[in-house]
Amino acid sequence: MSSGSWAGACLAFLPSSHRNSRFLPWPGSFRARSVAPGPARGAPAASPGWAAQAAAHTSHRVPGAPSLAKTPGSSSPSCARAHPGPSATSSPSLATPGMGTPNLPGQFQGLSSLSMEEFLLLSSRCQRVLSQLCTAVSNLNINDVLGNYSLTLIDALDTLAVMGNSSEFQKAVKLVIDTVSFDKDSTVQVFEATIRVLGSLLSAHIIITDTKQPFGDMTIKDYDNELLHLAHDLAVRLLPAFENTKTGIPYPRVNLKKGVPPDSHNETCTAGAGSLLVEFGILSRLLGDSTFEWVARRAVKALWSLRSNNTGLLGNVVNIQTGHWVGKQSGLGAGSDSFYEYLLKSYILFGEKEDLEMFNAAYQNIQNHLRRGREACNEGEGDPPLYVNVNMYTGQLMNTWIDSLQAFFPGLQVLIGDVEDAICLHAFYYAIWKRYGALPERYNWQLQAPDVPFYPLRPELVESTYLLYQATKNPFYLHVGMDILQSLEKYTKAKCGYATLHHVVEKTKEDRMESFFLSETCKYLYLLFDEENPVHKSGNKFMFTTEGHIVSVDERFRNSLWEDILPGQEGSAPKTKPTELKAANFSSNCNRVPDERRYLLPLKSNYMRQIDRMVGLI
Ligand code: DMJ
Repeated sequence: MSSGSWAGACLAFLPSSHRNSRFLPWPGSFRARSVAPGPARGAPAASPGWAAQAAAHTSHRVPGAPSLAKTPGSSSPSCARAHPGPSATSSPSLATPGMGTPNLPGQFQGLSSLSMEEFLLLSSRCQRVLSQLCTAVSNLNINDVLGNYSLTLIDALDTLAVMGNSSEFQKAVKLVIDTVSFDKDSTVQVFEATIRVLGSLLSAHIIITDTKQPFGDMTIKDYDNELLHLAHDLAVRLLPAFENTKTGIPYPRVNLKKGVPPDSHNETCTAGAGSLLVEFGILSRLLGDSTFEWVARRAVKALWSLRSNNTGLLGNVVNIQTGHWVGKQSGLGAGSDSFYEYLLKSYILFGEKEDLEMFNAAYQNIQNHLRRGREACNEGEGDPPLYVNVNMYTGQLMNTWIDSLQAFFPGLQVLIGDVEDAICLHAFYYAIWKRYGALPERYNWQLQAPDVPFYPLRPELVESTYLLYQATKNPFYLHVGMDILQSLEKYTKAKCGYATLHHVVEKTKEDRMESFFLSETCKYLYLLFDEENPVHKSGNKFMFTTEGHIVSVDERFRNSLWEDILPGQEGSAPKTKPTELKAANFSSNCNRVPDERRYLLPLKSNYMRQIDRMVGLI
């Protein structure tokens, strides 16, 4: 997630001299004294900090916590994410001829010049091995993300555009048009198909039809809206998920040919069911057909209505027929993450004030119940701020792990201007990265060890790093990006691509490269170092979907061409124009990083050391 334009809005507060900083070397480790734990944010001074609470939370094997031994699925049962991309027959290259990237670190130039053929070959090999494994063992990493519809090729389209590689973008688009069909007896996850495939098709369509062509000539000769038609076809095939559900919350999976499988279970996760509005809304508004936005919005509102009366929090797994919470964990990671992200992003894109109202209330509830540690990131005493997993009804701690997906949250905080708090959470995740050269899927902050040790090349830390750099222009974040890049090169590079780390301590690899590596991880890394990219130019307003696909923020998505009323729209307030957009309560917070700290550590060194110590780095 992220937004060039909204990060850009923060950027507007910075003096221009601070917008041109280049990579600087950065000191590595520090030694320091210990800092005593302090009160939770907003809590009385006497209350123990989260580290102290951790000590009181004695069970190391908390209910629902995974075993350390094996690599389990990455999220709640209905929202397991996995898989490399599929095979394809073309050989587009990710190289960017003529892009002129003299300022990019050498390693990054290598990354951007990798051939897509290599990636796709690797994916093909992965598929064969995985399908053999699938029949032999029960491996939760093997699920239905792949779809057998050229996932990686589709998911990577706008990365080629962002890198300015028009010839390969055009080649890849034509390949998709000529070869991709969704008329398949293939069962897919509605969420993954939406964010990875539908979102990418829409993004590429928007890029192709953009009259300004900011990324160079990305037009396609004789283009007849084929990608929009493909997106429409896919979305129609996903619609059965929204039928025969008593709450309006969709089934997690559909078969592209036959609809909801007869043996479908009725449980889904909050993120999976409630993060469809951006893609479905764009499709509706491009087609002038409210159906898609209607079903997606109804799902969001149904989930929202099920929040706890006591805390205002949502759980992570819900029964779509009864509306009962099956998973009562409220957190910011797997099963929940993009639900919050899309409340804000839907508002940014469509200007519907109810989306902002839901987001603001959710953010406040998160602050009240999930956030532990000292009040201010860069002031006072106590544990560093951390967002923990709690029971949605009581706000009580449920376990002592955080997952790598939650590393997206600082980026969302940048988007609303809560930059100071973003700095602290990002610093915690970066410390974990420094320790392992990757982020374990789950890290247990009580044990100071991975609970789930694999790293499937996820983008979230890079994403937040990029957005924090856009907001602060502090070269520290270029240093973080370099560090991440070097670890990727050192530990994950494989013969024909980049491989999932099976175990972040042992550095063993899996034959698996997720499609989001190209759509997000590479894109955010590239953008971090490419200061002159069109995404960063004022006048080009882009928002990133949760899968990192760029969509333009413009008037056309604020105009609904239909007459019928969307759920909850009765008597709703007038829409906000893009130029009027402000994140309520946080409008001036971009200015909160004082000048004198922009070229120093974004977090005071004693707090940095405190975090390093808490993850066992020193
Ligand atoms: C991506 O598919 C999306 O960012 C999603 O919202 C959660 N994270 C994965 C990558 O880790």
